[in-house]
Amino acid sequence: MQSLPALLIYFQYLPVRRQIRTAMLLLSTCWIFTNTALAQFAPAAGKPGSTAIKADSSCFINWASKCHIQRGLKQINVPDSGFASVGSELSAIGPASSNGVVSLGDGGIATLTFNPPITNGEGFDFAVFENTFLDTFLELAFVEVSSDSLSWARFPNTSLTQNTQQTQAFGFTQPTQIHNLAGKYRHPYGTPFDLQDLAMMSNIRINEIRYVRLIDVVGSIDTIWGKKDSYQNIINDPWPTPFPSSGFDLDAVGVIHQQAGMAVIQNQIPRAIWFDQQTETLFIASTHTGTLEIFNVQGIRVFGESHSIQSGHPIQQFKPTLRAGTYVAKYGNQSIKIILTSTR
Ligand SMILES: [Ca+2]
Ligand SMILES: [Ca+2]
Ligand SMILES: [Ca+2]
Repeated sequence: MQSLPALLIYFQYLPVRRQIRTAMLLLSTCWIFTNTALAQFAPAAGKPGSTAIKADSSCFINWASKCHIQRGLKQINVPDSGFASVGSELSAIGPASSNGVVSLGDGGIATLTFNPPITNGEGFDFAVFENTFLDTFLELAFVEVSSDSLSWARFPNTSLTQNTQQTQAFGFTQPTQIHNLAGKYRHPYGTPFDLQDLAMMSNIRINEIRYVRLIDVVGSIDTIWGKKDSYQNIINDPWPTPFPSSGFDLDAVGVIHQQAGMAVIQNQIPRAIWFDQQTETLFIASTHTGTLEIFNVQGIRVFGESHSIQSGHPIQQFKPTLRAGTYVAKYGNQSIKIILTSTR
Protein backbone atom coordinates (compact mmCIF):
# COMPACT_ATOMS: atom_id res chain seq x y z
CA MET A 1 0.00 0.00 0.00
CA GLN A 2 1.33 3.47 -0.91
CA SER A 3 1.96 5.96 1.90
CA LEU A 4 -0.18 9.12 2.24
CA PRO A 5 2.60 11.56 1.10
CA ALA A 6 3.20 9.40 -1.99
CA LEU A 7 -0.57 9.48 -2.76
CA LEU A 8 -0.62 13.27 -2.41
CA ILE A 9 2.33 13.64 -4.85
CA TYR A 10 0.53 11.26 -7.26
CA PHE A 11 -2.69 13.32 -6.87
CA GLN A 12 -0.79 16.60 -7.52
CA TYR A 13 0.40 15.43 -10.97
CA LEU A 14 -3.01 14.23 -12.14
CA PRO A 15 -4.83 16.33 -14.78
CA VAL A 16 -7.33 18.77 -13.14
CA ARG A 17 -10.38 16.79 -14.35
CA ARG A 18 -9.02 13.58 -12.87
CA GLN A 19 -8.19 15.45 -9.67
CA ILE A 20 -11.84 16.53 -9.37
CA ARG A 21 -13.11 13.04 -10.18
CA THR A 22 -10.69 11.42 -7.70
CA ALA A 23 -11.64 13.93 -4.98
CA MET A 24 -15.35 13.26 -5.56
CA LEU A 25 -14.76 9.51 -5.39
CA LEU A 26 -12.84 9.91 -2.14
CA LEU A 27 -15.55 12.13 -0.67
CA SER A 28 -18.37 9.75 -1.60
CA THR A 29 -16.40 6.80 -0.16
CA CYS A 30 -15.98 8.74 3.11
CA TRP A 31 -19.72 9.62 3.09
CA ILE A 32 -20.76 5.97 2.66
CA PHE A 33 -18.29 4.87 5.35
CA THR A 34 -19.46 7.56 7.79
CA ASN A 35 -23.13 6.77 7.22
CA THR A 36 -22.56 3.05 7.63
CA ALA A 37 -20.70 3.72 10.85
CA LEU A 38 -23.44 6.08 12.09
CA ALA A 39 -26.34 3.95 10.90
CA GLN A 40 -26.85 2.73 14.43
CA PHE A 41 -29.59 3.97 16.66
CA ALA A 42 -29.99 4.56 20.38
CA PRO A 43 -28.89 1.56 22.51
CA ALA A 44 -30.76 -0.49 25.14
CA ALA A 45 -32.26 1.07 28.28
CA GLY A 46 -29.65 2.18 30.78
CA LYS A 47 -26.83 2.49 28.23
CA PRO A 48 -25.33 5.91 27.41
CA GLY A 49 -27.33 7.53 24.63
CA SER A 50 -30.44 5.40 25.16
CA THR A 51 -33.75 7.21 24.68
CA ALA A 52 -35.67 4.70 26.83
CA ILE A 53 -37.94 6.34 29.45
CA LYS A 54 -38.83 4.48 32.63
CA ALA A 55 -42.51 4.04 33.38
CA ASP A 56 -42.35 5.91 36.68
CA SER A 57 -40.75 9.02 35.13
CA SER A 58 -42.46 12.27 36.11
CA CYS A 59 -42.52 13.25 32.41
CA PHE A 60 -45.65 11.10 31.96
CA ILE A 61 -48.68 13.25 32.66
CA ASN A 62 -51.42 11.04 31.23
CA TRP A 63 -52.20 7.64 29.71
CA ALA A 64 -54.58 6.21 27.11
CA SER A 65 -58.21 6.50 28.16
CA LYS A 66 -59.74 4.04 25.68
CA CYS A 67 -58.54 1.16 23.54
CA HIS A 68 -59.92 -0.82 20.64
CA ILE A 69 -58.21 -4.07 19.62
CA GLN A 70 -58.36 -5.80 16.28
CA ARG A 71 -56.63 -9.12 16.95
CA GLY A 72 -54.34 -10.76 14.44
CA LEU A 73 -53.94 -14.50 13.90
CA LYS A 74 -51.41 -16.37 16.00
CA GLN A 75 -49.71 -17.24 12.73
CA ILE A 76 -50.77 -15.27 9.69
CA ASN A 77 -49.99 -18.02 7.14
CA VAL A 78 -52.08 -20.59 9.04
CA PRO A 79 -55.70 -19.45 8.69
CA ASP A 80 -57.00 -21.80 11.38
CA SER A 81 -54.27 -20.93 13.91
CA GLY A 82 -56.81 -18.84 15.84
CA PHE A 83 -56.38 -15.33 17.13
CA ALA A 84 -54.00 -14.09 19.81
CA SER A 85 -55.96 -14.03 23.05
CA VAL A 86 -53.88 -12.71 25.95
CA GLY A 87 -55.28 -9.62 27.68
CA SER A 88 -58.14 -7.34 26.67
CA GLU A 89 -58.80 -3.76 25.61
CA LEU A 90 -58.65 -2.74 29.26
CA SER A 91 -55.04 -3.96 29.44
CA ALA A 92 -53.74 -1.00 27.39
CA ILE A 93 -55.61 1.67 29.35
CA GLY A 94 -54.04 3.60 32.19
CA PRO A 95 -50.44 3.62 33.44
CA ALA A 96 -47.74 1.14 32.44
CA SER A 97 -47.58 -1.99 34.65
CA SER A 98 -51.32 -1.84 35.34
CA ASN A 99 -54.09 -4.07 33.95
CA GLY A 100 -51.63 -6.52 32.29
CA VAL A 101 -50.85 -6.54 28.57
CA VAL A 102 -52.81 -7.28 25.42
CA SER A 103 -51.27 -9.41 22.65
CA LEU A 104 -52.01 -8.24 19.13
CA GLY A 105 -51.16 -11.36 17.07
CA ASP A 106 -49.65 -11.16 13.57
CA GLY A 107 -50.57 -7.77 12.09
CA GLY A 108 -53.03 -7.01 14.94
CA ILE A 109 -53.98 -3.40 15.67
CA ALA A 110 -54.53 -1.48 18.91
CA THR A 111 -56.18 1.94 18.57
CA LEU A 112 -55.86 4.15 21.64
CA THR A 113 -57.73 7.34 22.48
CA PHE A 114 -56.23 10.32 24.32
CA ASN A 115 -58.20 13.02 26.04
CA PRO A 116 -56.99 15.73 26.05
CA PRO A 117 -55.14 15.26 22.76
CA ILE A 118 -51.36 14.77 22.62
CA THR A 119 -49.44 17.79 21.32
CA ASN A 120 -46.02 18.35 19.77
CA GLY A 121 -43.95 19.82 22.62
CA GLU A 122 -40.19 20.06 22.95
CA GLY A 123 -38.67 16.64 22.24
CA PHE A 124 -40.58 13.39 22.75
CA ASP A 125 -44.36 13.58 23.09
CA PHE A 126 -45.46 10.06 24.07
CA ALA A 127 -43.97 6.62 24.69
CA VAL A 128 -45.12 3.05 24.06
CA PHE A 129 -44.57 0.24 26.58
CA GLU A 130 -44.24 -3.41 25.54
CA ASN A 131 -43.73 -6.31 27.97
CA THR A 132 -40.43 -7.81 26.88
CA PHE A 133 -38.03 -8.54 29.72
CA LEU A 134 -34.81 -8.74 27.68
CA ASP A 135 -32.93 -5.91 25.94
CA THR A 136 -32.66 -8.03 22.81
CA PHE A 137 -35.90 -10.03 22.66
CA LEU A 138 -37.93 -7.43 20.85
CA GLU A 139 -41.39 -7.62 19.31
CA LEU A 140 -42.07 -4.60 17.18
CA ALA A 141 -45.03 -2.50 16.06
CA PHE A 142 -45.55 0.37 13.62
CA VAL A 143 -46.82 3.55 15.25
CA GLU A 144 -49.42 5.75 13.57
CA VAL A 145 -51.25 8.83 14.81
CA SER A 146 -54.47 10.60 13.87
CA SER A 147 -56.41 13.71 14.78
CA ASP A 148 -59.79 12.36 13.63
CA SER A 149 -59.43 8.53 13.58
CA LEU A 150 -59.95 8.56 9.80
CA SER A 151 -56.67 9.86 8.44
CA TRP A 152 -53.43 8.38 9.80
CA ALA A 153 -49.72 9.18 9.61
CA ARG A 154 -47.05 6.53 10.28
CA PHE A 155 -43.80 7.43 12.00
CA PRO A 156 -40.94 7.01 9.53
CA ASN A 157 -39.15 3.89 10.80
CA THR A 158 -35.98 1.91 10.18
CA SER A 159 -34.93 -1.69 10.72
CA LEU A 160 -31.29 -2.49 9.99
CA THR A 161 -31.66 -6.08 11.24
CA GLN A 162 -30.42 -8.55 8.62
CA ASN A 163 -33.31 -10.11 6.74
CA THR A 164 -31.79 -13.13 5.11
CA GLN A 165 -32.21 -15.44 8.11
CA GLN A 166 -35.55 -15.52 9.95
CA THR A 167 -35.45 -14.39 13.60
CA GLN A 168 -37.06 -17.33 15.43
CA ALA A 169 -39.82 -17.10 18.04
CA PHE A 170 -37.34 -16.34 20.83
CA GLY A 171 -34.58 -14.96 18.63
CA PHE A 172 -32.67 -11.76 19.20
CA THR A 173 -32.93 -8.26 17.76
CA GLN A 174 -30.53 -5.44 18.65
CA PRO A 175 -32.16 -2.15 19.71
CA THR A 176 -29.33 -0.28 17.94
CA GLN A 177 -30.74 -1.62 14.65
CA ILE A 178 -34.23 -0.24 15.27
CA HIS A 179 -35.60 3.30 15.03
CA ASN A 180 -39.15 4.64 15.48
CA LEU A 181 -40.76 1.22 15.91
CA ALA A 182 -42.54 0.51 19.21
CA GLY A 183 -41.06 -2.37 21.21
CA LYS A 184 -37.43 -1.20 20.97
CA TYR A 185 -37.00 -1.24 24.77
CA ARG A 186 -37.62 -3.78 27.51
CA HIS A 187 -40.20 -3.30 30.22
CA PRO A 188 -40.58 -1.06 32.24
CA TYR A 189 -39.03 1.31 29.70
CA GLY A 190 -41.05 3.09 27.03
CA THR A 191 -40.01 3.74 23.43
CA PRO A 192 -40.53 7.48 22.89
CA PHE A 193 -41.89 9.24 19.79
CA ASP A 194 -41.57 12.88 18.70
CA LEU A 195 -44.50 14.28 16.69
CA GLN A 196 -42.07 16.71 15.09
CA ASP A 197 -41.09 13.75 12.87
CA LEU A 198 -44.53 14.11 11.25
CA ALA A 199 -44.51 17.91 10.91
CA MET A 200 -44.72 17.66 7.11
CA MET A 201 -47.84 15.47 7.11
CA SER A 202 -50.86 17.48 5.99
CA ASN A 203 -53.48 14.85 6.90
CA ILE A 204 -53.00 15.20 10.66
CA ARG A 205 -52.66 18.06 13.17
CA ILE A 206 -49.54 17.33 15.22
CA ASN A 207 -50.83 19.52 18.05
CA GLU A 208 -54.09 17.59 18.23
CA ILE A 209 -53.38 13.87 18.27
CA ARG A 210 -56.44 12.14 19.67
CA TYR A 211 -55.54 8.63 18.51
CA VAL A 212 -52.43 6.48 18.43
CA ARG A 213 -52.47 3.06 16.83
CA LEU A 214 -49.98 0.24 17.05
CA ILE A 215 -49.78 -2.29 14.25
CA ASP A 216 -47.87 -5.49 14.94
CA VAL A 217 -44.97 -6.03 12.54
CA VAL A 218 -45.47 -9.47 10.98
CA GLY A 219 -41.86 -10.49 11.41
CA SER A 220 -41.70 -13.00 8.54
CA ILE A 221 -38.93 -12.31 6.02
CA ASP A 222 -41.07 -14.02 3.36
CA THR A 223 -42.15 -11.25 0.97
CA ILE A 224 -45.73 -12.58 0.98
CA TRP A 225 -46.23 -11.88 4.70
CA GLY A 226 -43.31 -9.65 5.67
CA LYS A 227 -43.68 -5.95 6.45
CA LYS A 228 -41.31 -3.23 5.30
CA ASP A 229 -39.77 -0.25 7.03
CA SER A 230 -39.88 3.23 5.50
CA TYR A 231 -36.88 2.36 3.32
CA GLN A 232 -38.53 -0.77 1.89
CA ASN A 233 -36.41 -3.19 3.95
CA ILE A 234 -38.31 -6.26 5.17
CA ILE A 235 -38.36 -6.14 8.97
CA ASN A 236 -37.10 -9.30 10.64
CA ASP A 237 -38.92 -9.82 13.97
CA PRO A 238 -39.54 -13.04 15.95
CA TRP A 239 -41.75 -15.28 13.78
CA PRO A 240 -43.71 -17.50 13.73
CA THR A 241 -45.11 -17.09 17.25
CA PRO A 242 -48.12 -19.47 17.29
CA PHE A 243 -49.08 -18.80 20.92
CA PRO A 244 -51.98 -17.03 22.67
CA SER A 245 -49.43 -14.22 23.33
CA SER A 246 -48.52 -13.93 19.64
CA GLY A 247 -47.26 -10.59 18.33
CA PHE A 248 -46.75 -7.24 20.00
CA ASP A 249 -47.73 -7.25 23.68
CA LEU A 250 -48.99 -3.78 24.50
CA ASP A 251 -48.87 -2.60 28.09
CA ALA A 252 -49.54 1.14 27.85
CA VAL A 253 -48.95 4.43 26.06
CA GLY A 254 -47.79 7.34 28.23
CA VAL A 255 -48.34 10.98 27.31
CA ILE A 256 -45.53 13.53 27.74
CA HIS A 257 -47.16 16.58 26.09
CA GLN A 258 -50.89 17.19 25.93
CA GLN A 259 -53.27 20.08 25.26
CA ALA A 260 -53.70 22.26 28.30
CA GLY A 261 -57.50 22.60 28.25
CA MET A 262 -58.77 19.70 30.27
CA ALA A 263 -55.58 19.29 32.34
CA VAL A 264 -56.11 22.84 33.59
CA ILE A 265 -59.74 22.12 34.37
CA GLN A 266 -58.77 18.87 36.10
CA ASN A 267 -56.08 20.50 38.19
CA GLN A 268 -57.73 23.76 39.05
CA ILE A 269 -61.45 23.11 39.33
CA PRO A 270 -62.34 20.23 41.64
CA ARG A 271 -65.59 19.57 39.81
CA ALA A 272 -67.37 16.25 39.43
CA ILE A 273 -68.84 17.32 36.09
CA TRP A 274 -67.91 19.75 33.34
CA PHE A 275 -68.78 20.37 29.70
CA ASP A 276 -66.51 20.95 26.71
CA GLN A 277 -68.47 23.31 24.45
CA GLN A 278 -66.26 22.72 21.43
CA THR A 279 -66.94 18.99 21.27
CA GLU A 280 -70.26 19.21 23.16
CA THR A 281 -69.07 16.49 25.51
CA LEU A 282 -69.76 16.05 29.21
CA PHE A 283 -66.93 14.88 31.45
CA ILE A 284 -67.54 13.15 34.75
CA ALA A 285 -64.78 12.81 37.31
CA SER A 286 -65.58 10.76 40.34
CA THR A 287 -64.29 7.89 42.40
CA HIS A 288 -67.69 6.42 43.11
CA THR A 289 -70.91 5.44 41.36
CA GLY A 290 -73.39 8.24 40.74
CA THR A 291 -76.30 9.22 38.51
CA LEU A 292 -75.93 11.60 35.60
CA GLU A 293 -79.19 13.46 34.99
CA ILE A 294 -80.04 16.04 32.35
CA PHE A 295 -83.00 18.43 32.64
CA ASN A 296 -84.49 20.73 30.01
CA VAL A 297 -85.23 24.39 30.75
CA GLN A 298 -88.72 23.43 31.93
CA GLY A 299 -87.07 21.30 34.65
CA ILE A 300 -88.23 18.02 33.09
CA ARG A 301 -85.73 15.19 33.31
CA VAL A 302 -84.78 14.12 29.76
CA PHE A 303 -81.92 11.78 30.62
CA GLY A 304 -80.84 9.72 33.63
CA GLU A 305 -78.19 7.05 33.86
CA SER A 306 -76.12 5.61 36.65
CA HIS A 307 -72.41 5.59 36.03
CA SER A 308 -70.03 3.18 37.67
CA ILE A 309 -66.51 4.48 37.55
CA GLN A 310 -63.90 1.75 37.01
CA SER A 311 -60.47 2.02 38.56
CA GLY A 312 -58.07 3.38 35.97
CA HIS A 313 -60.94 5.44 34.48
CA PRO A 314 -61.02 8.51 36.69
CA ILE A 315 -62.79 10.47 33.97
CA GLN A 316 -65.66 9.39 31.77
CA GLN A 317 -67.04 11.27 28.83
CA PHE A 318 -70.53 11.36 27.52
CA LYS A 319 -72.10 12.95 24.44
CA PRO A 320 -75.79 13.68 25.12
CA THR A 321 -78.06 12.47 22.30
CA LEU A 322 -80.65 15.22 22.64
CA ARG A 323 -82.24 17.96 20.54
CA ALA A 324 -80.32 21.20 20.13
CA GLY A 325 -81.06 23.48 23.07
CA THR A 326 -80.13 24.51 26.59
CA TYR A 327 -80.08 21.98 29.43
CA VAL A 328 -78.85 21.50 32.95
CA ALA A 329 -76.65 18.45 33.63
CA LYS A 330 -76.42 17.18 37.21
CA TYR A 331 -74.04 14.65 38.73
CA GLY A 332 -73.87 14.13 42.47
CA ASN A 333 -74.48 17.52 44.05
CA GLN A 334 -73.08 19.55 41.13
CA SER A 335 -74.99 21.02 38.19
CA ILE A 336 -73.86 22.81 35.05
CA LYS A 337 -75.60 24.47 32.12
CA ILE A 338 -74.96 22.83 28.75
CA ILE A 339 -75.80 24.15 25.30
CA LEU A 340 -76.20 21.74 22.41
CA THR A 341 -76.03 23.36 18.99
CA SER A 342 -76.99 20.35 16.89
CA THR A 343 -79.66 17.70 17.33
CA ARG A 344 -78.31 14.14 17.63
CA1 LIG B 1 -42.23 16.84 20.06
CA1 LIG C 1 -44.69 -9.43 15.26
CA1 LIG D 1 -51.18 -2.36 30.90
